[in-house]
Amino acid sequence: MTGAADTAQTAGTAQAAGTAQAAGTAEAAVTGAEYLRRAASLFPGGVNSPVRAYRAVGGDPPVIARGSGATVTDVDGVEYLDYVGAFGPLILGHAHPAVTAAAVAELEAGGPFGATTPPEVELGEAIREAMPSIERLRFVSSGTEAVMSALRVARAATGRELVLKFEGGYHGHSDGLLAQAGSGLATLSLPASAGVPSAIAAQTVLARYNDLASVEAAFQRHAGRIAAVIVEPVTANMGVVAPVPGFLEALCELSARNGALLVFDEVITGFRVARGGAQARYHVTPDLTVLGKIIGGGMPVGAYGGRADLVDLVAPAGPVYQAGTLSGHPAAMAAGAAALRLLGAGLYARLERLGASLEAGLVEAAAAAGRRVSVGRVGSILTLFFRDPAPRDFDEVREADAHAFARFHRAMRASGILLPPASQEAWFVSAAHTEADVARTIEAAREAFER
Ligand code: KE4
Repeated sequence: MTGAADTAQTAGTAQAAGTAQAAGTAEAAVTGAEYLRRAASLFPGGVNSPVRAYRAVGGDPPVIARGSGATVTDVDGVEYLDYVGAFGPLILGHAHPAVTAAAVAELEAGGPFGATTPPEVELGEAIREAMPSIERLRFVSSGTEAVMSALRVARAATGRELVLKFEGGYHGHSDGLLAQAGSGLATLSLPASAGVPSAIAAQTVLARYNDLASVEAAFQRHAGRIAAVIVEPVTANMGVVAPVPGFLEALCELSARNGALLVFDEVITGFRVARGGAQARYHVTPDLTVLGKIIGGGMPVGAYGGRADLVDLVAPAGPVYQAGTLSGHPAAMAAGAAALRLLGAGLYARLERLGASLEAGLVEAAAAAGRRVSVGRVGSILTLFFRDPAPRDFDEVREADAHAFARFHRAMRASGILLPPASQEAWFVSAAHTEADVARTIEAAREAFER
């Protein structure tokens, strides 16, 4: 079409749409049930990530249309106070104006370009300033991608093949990390997912979180073969379980003594449990760090980084290949940088206060109803366990009553409180949550415990 005809065509289309809108003949609103039916015909389990199917807690998952601050609203108009927070990225809450504006500006500027852009430099500098152990880093598009790349670097740097992880730790879905304990801990692992070759799973060794003896046993059994120890310094993917005092320091020393690199998977804890992440909160310096979630302000981002001599092994500086079409997407970089600019000491103090009052309120409400629960919490991430005392490792987490949590989840949802739909997930408190939100949550929990 020529310019003139093109313009007329566009104007005509817009005018027609306006007329339809004005005449109230817009398409009838699609219900959540209808979206779920259509999604079921498109995606495995009807979802694009398994936890969203609500299989652990029952009920039809909500189809979310919009969110603002601490609340989300589904397509049927039901509003929820949200503790899912997209599973961690939204420490500032939904649709923070500064984050949204930063992303939109980069889209309007025409990104992505497949080239270096100012936002990636700015975000990289902000991360290095907050986490000095990250002398160099590389942006990718997910936590999974960041973890698999960091482990490739560790294997190249050490010339070793085995990776040690902890039972209950989740580091994304790359083959080697979908592994479960073999004949016992410290042995070579077995696949924990269909489609993972046993040879790949056998390159992973499992130990028990908070149990140094299990780590020592693994190093003795596989002397000279372990390239890296990867740990969620605060484990959040079996529910929130904090490191027992001295565990991380000893893990650091043990890894170094055995020639293995220490990799902190701070995809959740980075910029969450402190501006400098768990490595700042616990004063333990890893060789490599993996980040995600918060650093993208809600946009798809992952990152891995650490000692310059290690990261400079990555192409094109070194022999470790890793690449990505949308790595460093300017809208994601700018959204992340905008978010990090707002993460000051006052915000973490406020998140600590909100987290502490939510924890205390839940424990008190459960006690009043005679329920045996405990809460694992670090800062603004917490998990309610239907067991007491709080678990210290995955074996103890598995003793918690997941069915009781499912009933609790449904009762809270009926009260307009949306919790992560699985007992072994973290609840996320954001800076958009208020003391009144916490009080409302505790009141809903009191009723749920009574039921
Ligand atoms: P992604 O590939 O999902 O961006 O990141 C993987 C990952 C890596 N490391 C840690 C510590 C993580 O928590 C995650 C992802 N976390 C889950 C929440 N349990 C994402 C939610 C989901 O799988 O839908």
